[in-house]
Amino acid sequence: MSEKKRILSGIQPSGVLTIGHLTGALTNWNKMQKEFESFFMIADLHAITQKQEPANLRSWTLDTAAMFLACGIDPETSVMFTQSHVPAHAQLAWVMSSFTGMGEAERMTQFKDKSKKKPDNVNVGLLSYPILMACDILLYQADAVPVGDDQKQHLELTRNLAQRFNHHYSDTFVIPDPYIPEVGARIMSLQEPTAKMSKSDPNQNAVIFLTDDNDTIIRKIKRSVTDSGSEVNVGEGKEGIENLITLLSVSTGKSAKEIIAEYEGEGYGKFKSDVAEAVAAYIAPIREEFKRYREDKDLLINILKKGDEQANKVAFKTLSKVYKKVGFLQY
Ligand code: AQP
Repeated sequence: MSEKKRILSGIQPSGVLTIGHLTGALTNWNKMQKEFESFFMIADLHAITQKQEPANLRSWTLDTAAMFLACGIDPETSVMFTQSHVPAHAQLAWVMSSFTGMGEAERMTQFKDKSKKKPDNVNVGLLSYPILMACDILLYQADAVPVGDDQKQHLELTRNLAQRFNHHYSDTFVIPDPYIPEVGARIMSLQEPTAKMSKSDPNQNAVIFLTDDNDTIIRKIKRSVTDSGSEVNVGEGKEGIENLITLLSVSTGKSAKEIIAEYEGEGYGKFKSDVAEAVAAYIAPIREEFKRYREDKDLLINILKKGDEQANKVAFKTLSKVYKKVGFLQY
């Protein structure tokens, strides 16, 4: 057994991945896989809590796999798998939903936000999403989970459920700790800079997809919403400029402080042009790698099959323990 601590993280194939996924997840995964025994999941079960066209979902699943590889995930070092190919996720979720209070599930901020955002599709899956997420983590006995701010409450639920189960029966699950990566820039919408950049945003101009060509990236950034001022700085009402500073920082490695000093007295025109060029140059090699992997469907399927198999082994072991403890007849 590996001496390394284990982590699990995932991304939903609910669209083409954005520069936010690169800065907020994939860049960190790439670093973490050297230090941790890593499980990286394409979370297709989670993705169907929003309505999905089947053909899109299939295609985005392969896109996500290709993007993991293009961003440096090494399938020889890490386990890269598709959630729906590991039945234990849904099976454990059923068991753990019987250990979750209704109020506990309804309290989740993301459930409340998503219900408000899409009132015509408040499905039970949306409510039980955090329970499934808890099971994703617990099945692999993960020691740590890289989480952004918006997922902290879900990790707390995961810990509570694991402790409750362990206490009721006997030690079964590792209690996972949050892992806050050193850097993990949160990228905001280019059109509504107080909201997170999201792959399923209907306004394509708000999002930099990792598949966008250079001209598209440059156009989107030049047209991004800023403010009526002229100072390249952060502060109230300057969320658009702050987002562009973040984008320039992640693309060049310069700190926000350096950028603010560099653009003192410059105005927005040159600043936006420089951000646009820098982001285009940053994304270009990833896009090219993505294309190369995406054209080779057999390679992608083989990598996923191998990952599914490795994930199934670990997940089934945990599920079997759980089934035994709850009293399902063993034969
Ligand atoms: N804009 C972002 N900035 C920084 N990190 C981000 N992540 C996503 N968007 C940004 C990080 O990606 C991981 C999860 O991605 P996901 O696709 O499974 O879920 P999500 O956060 O709901 O992403 P989207 O794009 O907003 O999906 P849709 O539109 O389908 O709801 C997490 O590590 C997250 O921090």
